[in-house]
Amino acid sequence: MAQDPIQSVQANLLLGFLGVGKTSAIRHLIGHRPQDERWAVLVNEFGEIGVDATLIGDTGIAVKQIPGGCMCCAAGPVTRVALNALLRQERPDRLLIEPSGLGHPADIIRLLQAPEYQTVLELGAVITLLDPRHVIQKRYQDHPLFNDQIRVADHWLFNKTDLCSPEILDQAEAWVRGHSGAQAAADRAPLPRITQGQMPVQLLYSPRLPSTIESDALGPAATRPAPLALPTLDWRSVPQAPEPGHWVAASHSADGFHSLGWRISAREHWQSEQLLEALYSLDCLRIKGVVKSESGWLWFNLAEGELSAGNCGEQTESIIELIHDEPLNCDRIRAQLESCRRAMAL
Ligand SMILES: Nc1nc2c(ncn2[C@@H]2O[C@H](COP(=O)(O)OP(=O)(O)OP(=O)(O)O)[C@@H](O)[C@H]2O)c(=O)[nH]1
Ligand SMILES: [Mg+2]
Repeated sequence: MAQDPIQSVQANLLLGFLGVGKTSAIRHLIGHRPQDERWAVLVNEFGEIGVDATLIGDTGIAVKQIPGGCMCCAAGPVTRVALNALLRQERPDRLLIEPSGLGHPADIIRLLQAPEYQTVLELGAVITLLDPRHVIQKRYQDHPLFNDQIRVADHWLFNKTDLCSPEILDQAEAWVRGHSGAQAAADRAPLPRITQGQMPVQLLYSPRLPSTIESDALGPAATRPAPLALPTLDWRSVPQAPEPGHWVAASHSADGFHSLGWRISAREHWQSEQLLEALYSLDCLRIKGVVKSESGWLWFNLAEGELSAGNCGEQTESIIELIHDEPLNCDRIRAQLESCRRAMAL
């Protein structure tokens, strides 16, 4: 029997630079969603392997991930496939989309507002999480992607405020309010200051503000290649589990950033303390993953020199993914990580 067409799925974009707390926010929102609503999540990652879907997977919400660069360009060919499959399989009431922290937000919004999605998706509030420590640094203030994430948003929240002094928070607030794309903030109370992405779920239900809908607010589209339309690929090119000792490596470079990741057999076991120390010493902008350790499955997440880790549920394979603003030496890093493995008893 033919199903009713999918219509008016409420969609929200959750933007923010690498490691600001987008996935933490999604986990929080899922935990506070209205129980009568069916939600689904689309996560786009700069890294080729992708870890966030694993980190959200235990919430029971359907998640699809698009690894390998920005969902509107580098990963463009798979985005529509993944999005259409998610909509068809889940028929959600609400779709949360986490673009890569290095994504191009204006083009992503264009993609979601393309004619083919006009009756299918209803884009609601676009929310940008900001790390106040980034906001006050010139290298972020001058970064086009960082600026775009502020420019297209309807709401701005400061996350990681536990790591900021009151002075940093005040400086960050002043800069965002003075930012040309955030005039709406000037009329409001201070921007929300949160930790661990604990934002009010009600924000998702606020509409996209009319001033931000106008296409000229999204800036010119001509500077990047148009999104591709080749919706016939699977987004996992190597579906089989990796064999012990044979790490499946994948790397990606764009916009001055580089990712390097591996899929590794679950039969390789790790000494968690040594591994976390080795990862920490790599001094990369962003590191995350899940590995089989001597005491069960371990997730880890490193951003801005801050490491979090803990046990998680059973996984099918280990994943390690690094992102940095300098090229990453695959062989050297692999050798460093391999020295943290337990002797393989296969
Ligand atoms: N101290 C502190 N750590 C936080 C806070 N929010 C998130 N984190 C930690 O920051 C790290 C990155 O958080 P994620 O939620 O994965 O960030 P993200 O924006 O999804 O990262 P990408 O998808 O890689 O861009 C994790 O280790 C989190 O536990 C916070 O408010 N305070
Ligand atoms: Mg994330």
